[in-house]
Amino acid sequence: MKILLKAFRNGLGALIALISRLIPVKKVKRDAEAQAVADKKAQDIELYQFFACPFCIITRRVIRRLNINIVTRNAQTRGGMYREEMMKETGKVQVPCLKITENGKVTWMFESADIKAYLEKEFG
Ligand SMILES: N[C@@H](CCC(=O)N[C@@H](CS)C(=O)NCC(=O)O)C(=O)O
Repeated sequence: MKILLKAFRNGLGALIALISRLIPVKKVKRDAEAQAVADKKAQDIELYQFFACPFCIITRRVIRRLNINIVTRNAQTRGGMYREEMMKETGKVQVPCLKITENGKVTWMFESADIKAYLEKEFG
């Protein structure tokens, strides 16, 4: 029963993720120079996530709207390197989570509301 519920939840999440991808967002517009600066800054950020997690879907929409490329890392697969890394470095697996590397210093940021606020401050 538990396994069925989990499959249903994942299936529904995946469907919502796909629908969300199809719904356009109004992207932030920048001139080429500002876009290059944003692109460079975004290279320091990775999004640890599950494809079908609703909080991750919302976070990916924020990223699309802000018109930046942030690499996504699959933290769902058990035994996968990103899940293991997150567990080792933060003591838990919770997504979405940003890994921000600035001048060699790594910061892990949890909570979709905090992530949204941070991204909007940096790229809005
Ligand atoms: N309040 C958190 C909730 C995040 C959350 O519940 N994430 C779930 C996935 S939807 C999670 O990380 N679960 C851990 C797991 O399934 O191992 C947020 O807004 O980011």
